[in-house]
Amino acid sequence: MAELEGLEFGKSDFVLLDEVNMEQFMENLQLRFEKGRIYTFIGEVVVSVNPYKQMDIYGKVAIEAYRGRELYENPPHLYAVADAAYKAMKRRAKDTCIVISGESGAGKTEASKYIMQYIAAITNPNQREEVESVKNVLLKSNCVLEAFGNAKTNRNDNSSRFGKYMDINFNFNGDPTGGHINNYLLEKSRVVQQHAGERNFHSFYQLLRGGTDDMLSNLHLQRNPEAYVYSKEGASVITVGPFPPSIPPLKMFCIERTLGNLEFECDGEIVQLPGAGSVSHVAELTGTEPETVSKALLYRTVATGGGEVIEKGHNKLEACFGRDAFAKALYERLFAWIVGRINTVIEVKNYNPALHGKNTVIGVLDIYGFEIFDNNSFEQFCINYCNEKLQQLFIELILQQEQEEYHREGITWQHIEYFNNQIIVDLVEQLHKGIISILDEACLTVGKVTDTVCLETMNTKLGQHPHFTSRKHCPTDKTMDFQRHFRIRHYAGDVTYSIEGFLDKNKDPLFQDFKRLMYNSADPVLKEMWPDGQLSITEVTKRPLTAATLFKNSIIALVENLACKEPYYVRCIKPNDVKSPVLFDDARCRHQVAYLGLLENVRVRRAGFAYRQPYARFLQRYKMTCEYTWPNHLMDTDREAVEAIVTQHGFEGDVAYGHTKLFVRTPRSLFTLEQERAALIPILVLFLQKVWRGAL
Ligand code: AD9
Ligand code: MG
Repeated sequence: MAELEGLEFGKSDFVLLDEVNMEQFMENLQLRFEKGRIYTFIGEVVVSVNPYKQMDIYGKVAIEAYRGRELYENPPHLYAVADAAYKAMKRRAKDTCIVISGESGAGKTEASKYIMQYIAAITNPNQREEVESVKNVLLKSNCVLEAFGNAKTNRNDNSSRFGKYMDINFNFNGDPTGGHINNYLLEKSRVVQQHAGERNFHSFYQLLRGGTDDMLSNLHLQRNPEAYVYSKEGASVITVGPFPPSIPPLKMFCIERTLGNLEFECDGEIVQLPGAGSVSHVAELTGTEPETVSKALLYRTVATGGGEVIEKGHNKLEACFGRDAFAKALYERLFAWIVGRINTVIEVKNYNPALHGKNTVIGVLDIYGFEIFDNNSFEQFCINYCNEKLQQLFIELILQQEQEEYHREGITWQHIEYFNNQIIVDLVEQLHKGIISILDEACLTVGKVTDTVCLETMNTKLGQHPHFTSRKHCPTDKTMDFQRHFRIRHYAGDVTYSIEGFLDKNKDPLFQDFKRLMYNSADPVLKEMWPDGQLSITEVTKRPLTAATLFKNSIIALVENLACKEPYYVRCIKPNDVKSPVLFDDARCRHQVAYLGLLENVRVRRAGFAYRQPYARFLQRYKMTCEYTWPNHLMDTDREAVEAIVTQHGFEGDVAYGHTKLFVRTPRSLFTLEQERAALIPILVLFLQKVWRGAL
């Protein structure tokens, strides 16, 4: 437990509070924030409050102070957690992960960057070139991904609109040998539409502002973002950095800009494109012919029930829908392609486990935070579901498993109550009954099921659910229009979703004609992005997985992946809604502390034990520090031998003996043993060398 700072800065570990209650917790959190101490421990968990100003705590000196040290030797910091995850990975060959959570704007992305920088700074002391290049790509990829995947929202000027999980691979030396990035559901609807006060993805403004005149004219772009329907909103509200250099498929990314400005005209039922100019620009940029572009925009190929293939002209609404779907898909595939390219560069190459030992991994998760807007749609539904899943993982790993283990091991334990959000996770994802299943059913039903009809089904099927608000719960609630809204009581607050557009976004249809258009492009990179364009209309699957189901599957896989690693947590708190470095909004912070389960975390931690190890493993590691156990013990059981070590070092009061494991309350005891072991190793090595040489 960290006690290194003076008391004027408050308690640096919430475990040290005199009493664990909300008042004391908040008092300590606020005091620390006001004194510029933005990090506080709960055992190994770091609670971070967004300072909304540059802090002088991330430089070389700080890195050196945390490097290789134990958690409690320094004041709380992200670096302490990064180092703990790194040490566990290196010392015990454990795969670890750092999960950063908190609502939108709480500081997750910034935290993930500092963690990456720390890991990069402490590895590869010999400056080996191949390791340096991996580190370089890992660090620099951030800038590219943020350009294409972040945008200004009403919650955060640099909001992540995609989820990112990055694995860093290490060799036996503890140096990075490569990595892999998984991206989750990019909010592609932003490409064609933004809420008032929000913006399109940064990349577009960066290109328009930072591109040379020649570059822009080659791409048929104007410098003014307001010239584009897709990005009219608040273009100059925040300053943007330069466009990341050397992005080869600039062209592709410009296409959807041009597409956005394509207007359709109606002559009776027939839809036409008024000007040929934009179409020919799209054709030129995509390596296709203007006629085929026009055709894909105005017609679609359909297979009739009898197997006949016909062409059907769009009405204006369908044409606009098709155009927007095409623009969104272009951007989404470009983003996936960029991630794929980064992955190719950093994938682990020439790794031979026999030669190089076990390849271990540290995963860093930085995903979009919980969001509540005035108008919440399908995207917020997915983002908030994802946050429910991560909260569930936290509960399982930190609150539930911990308590279950004490029970299993026969350790005396007072059970601590906490809110388990599994019930909300089920509401969303349960097969046949959950919201995603209801949405999918509506999407797959032949004939026109409207958003409103789907909402009715939800109200009927979920009306009794305690976390789903329907007319039954609050018939007089004026804030809800039961024809258009549904509300979920999320762990982090109530969110009212507007059902409008849910089915289309879930179905996420893109006419095959566009895919074929791109597959037939003369540009090899574009062609590579659209392999599904080779299918003819009769071969296309009629029931593709929906967007929500694909997202659900990817998040379930992510959680499984995290669950098999040793987790480290950073819990981020947003101090206020106005991005102020001095305002600590007590009510907002209190709410976050409550829903993040931080008090429960302190209670479990305080009553619990920091470390535990099976007797045999403990013995193996520390037997050299005790005369009764070295080189082998003569006692009946390993447990008795462990007792001998514990007694010899005088920390009987700090441990409990479980059925199979030793539990140690404070890390300090283990630290003493570690130090003694480290001091003994050189002596032992010397001794063994003499034995081998026959000197003894
Ligand atoms: V979202 O869910 O992606 O919308 P994040 O990622 O939690 O959100 P982010 O890290 O982007 O939030 O932080 C928001 C802003 O707060 C940043 O752009 C910074 O201006 C500010 N911030 C956050 N953390 C720090 C910090 N450690 N030091 C200085 C910070 N400023
Ligand atoms: Mg972010």
